[in-house]
Amino acid sequence: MSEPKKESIHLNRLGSPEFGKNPNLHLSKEDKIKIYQDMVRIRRFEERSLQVYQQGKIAGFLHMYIGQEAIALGTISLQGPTDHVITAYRNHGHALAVGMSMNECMAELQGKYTGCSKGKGGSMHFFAPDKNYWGGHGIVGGQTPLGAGLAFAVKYNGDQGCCMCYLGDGAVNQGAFLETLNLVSLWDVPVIFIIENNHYSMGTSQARSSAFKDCLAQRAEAFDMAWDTAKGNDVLEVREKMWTAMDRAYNQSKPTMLEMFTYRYRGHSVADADNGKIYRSKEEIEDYQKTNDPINLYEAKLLKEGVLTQEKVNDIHANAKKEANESAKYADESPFPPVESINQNVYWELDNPDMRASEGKLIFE
Ligand SMILES: Cc1ncc(C[n+]2csc(CCOP(=O)(O)OP(=O)(O)O)c2C)c(N)n1
Ligand SMILES: [Mg+2]
Repeated sequence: MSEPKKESIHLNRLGSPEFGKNPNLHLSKEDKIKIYQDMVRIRRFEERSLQVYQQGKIAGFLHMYIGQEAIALGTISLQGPTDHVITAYRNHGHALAVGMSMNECMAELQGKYTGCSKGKGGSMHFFAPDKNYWGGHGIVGGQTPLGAGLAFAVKYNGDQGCCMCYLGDGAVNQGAFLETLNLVSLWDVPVIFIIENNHYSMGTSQARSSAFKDCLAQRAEAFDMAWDTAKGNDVLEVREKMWTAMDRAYNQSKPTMLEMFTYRYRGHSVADADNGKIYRSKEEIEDYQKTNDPINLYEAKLLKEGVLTQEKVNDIHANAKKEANESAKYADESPFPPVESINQNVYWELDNPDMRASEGKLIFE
């Protein structure tokens, strides 16, 4: 495992924000463009990976983040050197936002040795310990106690920071999450739970799966925890709400639950190709895209402000597309993991036998 490169993580925090003030006050023109560009890069990467899947080069699952880009960018563009990020299986957007390259991500999708998890993780398990990015988890809600643990470590080590822990609207009903809420409130753990409410868990709508009063985040009240909601398609609003929660984590070591309303344009995974026929209508998807698209909304704002020109917009899209195409080529040309590496990078104790503390077999013959 590589040592964290703290300076590179720090670069994620844009606009040198001060606590108690709007974090968007001092975003430079370059910062604003970087946020836009990274949202576009996520979308282009996802579109390209879908094509790669359709070419039969990706085995297993592939969960698209298209439509939710403003949440990853709005939160992670505030990540400082002592902040950690952990999420579920819909994890490509967060990975690119923390600064992972398209190459290592695309190669991982194809199970290649040059992938971020050396080809053993696939779509659901992107990791970058050097960027404090801890995955990529396939068990719904499983990342929430882990996120609490990462935040507890920040506090235990005497650092000021937080863990940005993302989950879906379906994951809020997992028992592990509810147990976690109790402990983080009881022990003042600086974790921020970001519910990416895209209104569906697989093919089940939120209305059919969750009991709540006004919104899901309000459940935090039962644990005496602060909460708020945000328009998850407005990257600047996401930053504002996130910064307030980070202030609470940094300066009071208190947890927060943030619910961000968003929408996923594609099926739950590529296996759910029936998009707009069974559990939601084509019109519902198209209406949202037309009026609520996070990239279009931010683009319109930046065009109006004169930060972007149409020419620059076109360039950004073309470059992102080129980068995604090149990553697909890089993945194609990369080797699969060699047989001798089968047990490597699976258990830390196996790779570091001198430090091993546990007993028994780690790998069955
Ligand atoms: C413990 C567990 N139960 C069920 C599943 C199957 N499963 C995978 S994703 C999912 C839906 C989760 O929806 P949500 O939390 O809203 O996240 P989204 O996919 O919308 O991002 C389910 C039920 C699982 N992976 N883990
Ligand atoms: Mg959902």
